[in-house]
Amino acid sequence: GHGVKSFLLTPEVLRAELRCDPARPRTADGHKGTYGHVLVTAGSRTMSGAGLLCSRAALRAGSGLVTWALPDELLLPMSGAAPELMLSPVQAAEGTSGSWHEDSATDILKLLQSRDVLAAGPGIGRFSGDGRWLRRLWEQSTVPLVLDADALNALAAAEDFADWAPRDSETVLTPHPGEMARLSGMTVSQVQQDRIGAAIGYAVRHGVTLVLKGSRTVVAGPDGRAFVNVTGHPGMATGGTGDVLTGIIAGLLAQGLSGPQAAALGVRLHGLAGERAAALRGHFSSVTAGDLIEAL
Ligand code: NPW
Ligand code: AMP
Ligand code: MG
Repeated sequence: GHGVKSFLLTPEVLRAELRCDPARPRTADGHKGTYGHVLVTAGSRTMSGAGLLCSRAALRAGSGLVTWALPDELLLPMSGAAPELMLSPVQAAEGTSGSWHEDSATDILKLLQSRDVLAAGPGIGRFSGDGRWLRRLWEQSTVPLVLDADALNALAAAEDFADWAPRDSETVLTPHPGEMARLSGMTVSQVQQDRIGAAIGYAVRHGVTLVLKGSRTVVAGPDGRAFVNVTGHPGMATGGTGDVLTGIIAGLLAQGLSGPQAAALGVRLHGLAGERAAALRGHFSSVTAGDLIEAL
């Protein structure tokens, strides 16, 4: 429509419009500190896999270091699950619900003093809390932030979101259409009828990078431009693939990409990994989220 700037997300568009080199060269003398340190806050007792997938994907996207801040009851079961990861238990569990509360935010902000990116939300559950923990992370963290899944549900439920202080660092939100409907107050079918408009509207209004997932994922930047992904396939409609995308985007942010760059390159690579995984399996229906990490 008039005034809507949207592009198909090709490597040429990545280079020309987003000044992003898809080859991502590393300098010969770089070390793990050069490539950033991601903090992942994800997972709960019944959804530990979401945290593991997200954290492993951040490593596979090239982050120098990844720490998974996990509910303390998961520390023992998860140790050794991925030896490259560092684990940091936080007081997140209340009973069996895995609720996050204000003390969790205190723990996470402390950990962030020596980390470069925060990815929050996959598998943390629909806790009863009022979202104050998220407001503290939103307002008090000074690193790029990726919010997904239940962090988006907490954002949607926060009645005072309009009063939250704007962030000085990059913010990337990665809703699927159901989460986008909750965030924007639209229905899923309204979102799907104008995916580009919905994504741009939210991104501009809130000054964030908005990744509206699904077939032909839309990446909208706070400057009002949108990029439509062309990679991937319906075999990626399977549990955990979104958690992997969150980790990939966080891993790219850790390496210094901007929100729109990391989101656009991340969704493109995520889809390409899906295509490669399908070729390896022989049929796209058999692709799993873990396969995407292996294919990256
Ligand atoms: P409907 O049915 O159409 O009305 P939820 P979730 C809609 C974790 N996981 N197009 C759709 O609504 C996540 O990280 C953990 C249209 C659907 O019923 C979260 O923390 C895993 N509509 C948590 O689970 C692996 C769409 O939204 C509803 C749509 C819950 O996440 C799995 C479902 O969304 C999972 O990643 C689309 N493309 N996509 C693990 N191994 O630990 C979704 N909807 O209620 O937000 O639940 O996405 O399953
Ligand atoms: P989530 O719903 O959070 O697990 O995320 C699902 C992931 O799979 C997102 O990256 C979607 O873009 C991707 N996906 C889901 N369905 C399709 C589809 N039909 N075609 C391509 N990608 C899809
Ligand atoms: Mg998800």
